[in-house]
Amino acid sequence: MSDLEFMQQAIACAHSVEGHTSPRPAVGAVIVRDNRVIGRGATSPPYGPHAEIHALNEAGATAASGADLYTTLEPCCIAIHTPPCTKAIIAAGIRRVIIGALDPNPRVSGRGVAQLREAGINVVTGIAQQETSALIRPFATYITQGRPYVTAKWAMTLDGKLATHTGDAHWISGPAARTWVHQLRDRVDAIMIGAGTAHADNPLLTVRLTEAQRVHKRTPRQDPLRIVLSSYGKLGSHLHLLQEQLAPGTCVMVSETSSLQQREDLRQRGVQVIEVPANKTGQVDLVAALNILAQKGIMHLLLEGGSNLLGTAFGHNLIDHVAAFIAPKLIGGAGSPSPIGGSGLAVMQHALRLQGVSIQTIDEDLLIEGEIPHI
Ligand code: AOF
Ligand code: ZN
Repeated sequence: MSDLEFMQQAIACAHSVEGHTSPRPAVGAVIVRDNRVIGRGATSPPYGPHAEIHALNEAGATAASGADLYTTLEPCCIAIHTPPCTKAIIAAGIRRVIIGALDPNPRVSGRGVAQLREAGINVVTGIAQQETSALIRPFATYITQGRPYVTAKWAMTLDGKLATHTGDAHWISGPAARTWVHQLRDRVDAIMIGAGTAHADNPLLTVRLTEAQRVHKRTPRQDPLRIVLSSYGKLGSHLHLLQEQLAPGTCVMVSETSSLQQREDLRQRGVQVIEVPANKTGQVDLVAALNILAQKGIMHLLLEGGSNLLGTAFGHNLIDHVAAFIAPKLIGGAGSPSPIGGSGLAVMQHALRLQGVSIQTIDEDLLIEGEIPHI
């Protein structure tokens, strides 16, 4: 098998824990001896051992000596919560280290590779660069910008509408597309919607998948944190998200200008209330809200609408990844909402162009995904 094929196996290990390691990156590693995988590992939830250590342990000291290590991320050379992986790799007598992406953490970046080379280990970098970099995108944004990586997801009709003029949106995309969204939810740390969407759709925002549809079989875990952004905290008590037994631990982010009584009422219902600095109009400052979430260890945030929230995120250039479904349906209506509100751009030349675009069909729906570069 080639380096690329063994790296694919390390990537599969990383995928098995994606979204379950925050605020750490999801890393996968395999140890290879005589062209055979003898150890596998993936990053533990905070703060257990790193991927490389699990792989070394599985291989065992005797077999690991003189073997090759494939890892999706440059091994760490600093002791934050666990001893540095470089030290363990050198001590184990690994002969060759094959790395996907370099660590975006400025405390590690390049130093891990340098330490291994200084110890006489043959180090190869940049294998499966695209896939291994994609795996650490949330961590890269988190560690370099101090905010969560933001995925904006929506489903719209072929004529670009999120709902009819009466607000009905059940359903735009088909069942297979909706299952895909639940799998996406299973890979993120938190899901945020605006108060308008909370009232219009009355969603649960839970991950509803059968065992067979679940990617993450290793760590059955709690659902991602559900967040409603509601500047004034005025939310109907009928909302499913506010029912402790249906959606436990929902968080409502309110502006610091909201009434104390309103916040107290929410807290009485078991809701977690977070006060966020206000912008000039007294509403929640979304940049400040994201910084607060990063401090809570939220590395990947999924925005599920609606138009106002996505318009604000777009206006502040906070969207990193787009996952847009287009359903072959027409509903029309000048007043029917479209995915991104706000004031929008004036000239086409300034349009944000997605990069690394992937287009696929999921049953009858089209899914377009891509990254938004921040230059
Ligand atoms: C690795 N293997 O599996 C991961 C790495 O002590 P921590 O977990 O908070 O992380 C320290 C740094 O190690 C973290 O900032 C990141 O750069 C890197 N993560 N490194 O060798 C792993 N998850
Ligand atoms: Zn490490």
